[in-house]
Amino acid sequence: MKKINSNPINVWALCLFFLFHFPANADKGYKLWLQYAPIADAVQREAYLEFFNQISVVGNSATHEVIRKELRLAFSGFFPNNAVPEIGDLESGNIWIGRSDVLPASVKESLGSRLSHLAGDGYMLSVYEGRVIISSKTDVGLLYGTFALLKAVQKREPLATLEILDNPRIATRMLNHWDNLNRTVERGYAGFSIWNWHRLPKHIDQQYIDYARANASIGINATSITNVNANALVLTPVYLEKAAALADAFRPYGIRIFLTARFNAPMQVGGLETADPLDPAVREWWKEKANEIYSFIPDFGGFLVKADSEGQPGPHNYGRTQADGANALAEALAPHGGLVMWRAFVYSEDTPTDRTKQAFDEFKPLDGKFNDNVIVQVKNGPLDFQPREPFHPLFGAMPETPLMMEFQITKEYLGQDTHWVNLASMWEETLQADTFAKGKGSTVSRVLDGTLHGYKHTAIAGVANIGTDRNWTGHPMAQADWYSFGRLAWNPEADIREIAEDWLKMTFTNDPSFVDPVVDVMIKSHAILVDYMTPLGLHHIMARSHHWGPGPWVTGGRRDDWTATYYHRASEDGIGFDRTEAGSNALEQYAPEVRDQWRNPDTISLDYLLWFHRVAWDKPLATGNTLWEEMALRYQRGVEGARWMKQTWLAQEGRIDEDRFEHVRSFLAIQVDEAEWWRDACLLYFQQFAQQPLPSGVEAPKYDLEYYQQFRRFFVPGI
Ligand code: BDP
Repeated sequence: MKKINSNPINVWALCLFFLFHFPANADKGYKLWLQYAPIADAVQREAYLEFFNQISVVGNSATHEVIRKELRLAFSGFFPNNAVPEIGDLESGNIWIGRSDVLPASVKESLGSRLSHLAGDGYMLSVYEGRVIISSKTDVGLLYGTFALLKAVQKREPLATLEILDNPRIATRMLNHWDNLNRTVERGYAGFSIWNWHRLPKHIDQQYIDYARANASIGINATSITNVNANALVLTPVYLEKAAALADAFRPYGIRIFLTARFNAPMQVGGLETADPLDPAVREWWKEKANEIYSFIPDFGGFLVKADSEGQPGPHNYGRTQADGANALAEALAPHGGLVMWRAFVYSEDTPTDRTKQAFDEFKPLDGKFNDNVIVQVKNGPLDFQPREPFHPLFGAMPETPLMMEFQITKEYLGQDTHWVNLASMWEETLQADTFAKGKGSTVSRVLDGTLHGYKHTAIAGVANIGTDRNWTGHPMAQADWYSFGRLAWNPEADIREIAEDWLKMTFTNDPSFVDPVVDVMIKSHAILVDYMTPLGLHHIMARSHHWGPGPWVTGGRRDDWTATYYHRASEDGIGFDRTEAGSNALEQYAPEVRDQWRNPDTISLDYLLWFHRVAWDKPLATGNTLWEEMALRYQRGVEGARWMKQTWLAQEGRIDEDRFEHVRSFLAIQVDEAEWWRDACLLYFQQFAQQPLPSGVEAPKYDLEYYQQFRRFFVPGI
């Protein structure tokens, strides 16, 4: 064993190292994209100081106070050697922040009609007589505008020419936490839940405030804090008091709280004999419950509900429809202005049809039957957050019922915490997909922002990827997914390359020799992951239960629709799920123009081939390869892509802090290993049916199939 060196000089050196090096670097992970790094260039610093030395924030709400706080924090980060100036509320600031109804007349006049374009919590940044004016109709809009200003400084953009008018396109932009009251997080890979229920309501952890700051900085304005697999206890006074404390902490940041409602709560915590949504006593119970909740949380957002799915109780238990169920809760919330977000992720092993068809079959006939404070929350694809899915056929199919999107930010099926994959690319694919509901250009993003069908409510949710890990998200690069979600929620048509660039600059450095290659990695990472996990439209071929790693052999057990063989159906004749007329006809759920794109196995994009078609192994594809060759080459291409990501990252050494550089480096080593594992395991398994050798260029697997099938890991997180 090595002797511990007790030389005092070394001990001091070590202490100094930890004091000045380690904590600062470790903090960088915690600070997310709000680093406010010192402005090193003297000329630039002086130029910014001109503005920052005189700031006015006009108004006295709690939100105004958090704006002042944020500006002070940013100031001390940008200008560490300057004393933070007093923030005035006079009319003299070189940065002037105030609502549009208190703007001085001269400024109002000069901004003219532009002011009238402000909507909702939108904001504008404008330069008038050398002063930056930040204005909005609402206090929260001012906070958003302040973050936009700080972003510009973080990106070292000149303030003198700043002109921004930015309105949110979707009204409710929310995180869904799948957090349990015991602090485990379902499908969470970044530690435990950040909600410390035991210490609430008295202790408000600084992390709650930093959570709210981070969310407000990207426009997130709602959060559902408990798991959709719900525990009814959260609706009892003991927990409501705790939830209220969180709501109080978040309110100045414009964030409203939602709770998940267990459908049989009237029985579980209300002592009723039934939870039948048409039973008057049950309806009365929900009304009283809503009144009680609003007495704790006056601006409570509403309920998020998972019903009749994966063992959760729901209206089916009483022979009622999803609309009956949702409306009972909606009726109770309506007098308070609350919303019900009713999930469309409803399917059952007892329903004999293709699982991907079930939500449409159930919800489409109910279009127009929901109360007008119900929004139906639909996952991006018809199955379940796979690395790639076609868009959910409900989008475009329910003109009379507001639909909202549910994306999964946590990476249940995409390598969990250790794989770097920029989810914005995947989301963009869905958001830009054309439903053809009202002819060409009827994109999913237009369904969501309400412009396609004139929805009364618009909303979008992302299943959170954060936990108690020091850097919030486990993988340092997974912070980008939280960030990108917020940006796309604000504007689903935003440019994802620009989002990635902004995030990198704010989180790491403006150095283009770092930003340019790393943006490239981010943008390509999703295609790479799909290649090494589920190329050609393969889906649900991951290991059972924890969903980590490959499991194309998973078969049998309690539910067929939870196996891999149900979905890939590989045999010597071929592979793939026939969802055309000759098969399950899931294709029929899409508009005719979409069907035409996907109906023909010769012309469908290869990305969706095996999702919709069953294909012979030796079928020649447009690429000139047979199906088997193409599959093998794509798996190989994915592995090479992961290696390229790693090489590109290694070249970044020295351009950012060592702590985060090392963290990403070690995770990329895992990612490359696991990409090879996916390739080898899947190709060996499918080769049994294809009965052909690997094409040239595809590396030989490291082990035999049995090795991969026997491979077990215990206590994989997130279950
Ligand atoms: C699946 C997850 C499961 C969730 C479910 C849901 O495996 O943990 O409860 O989705 O969205 O992806 O309700």
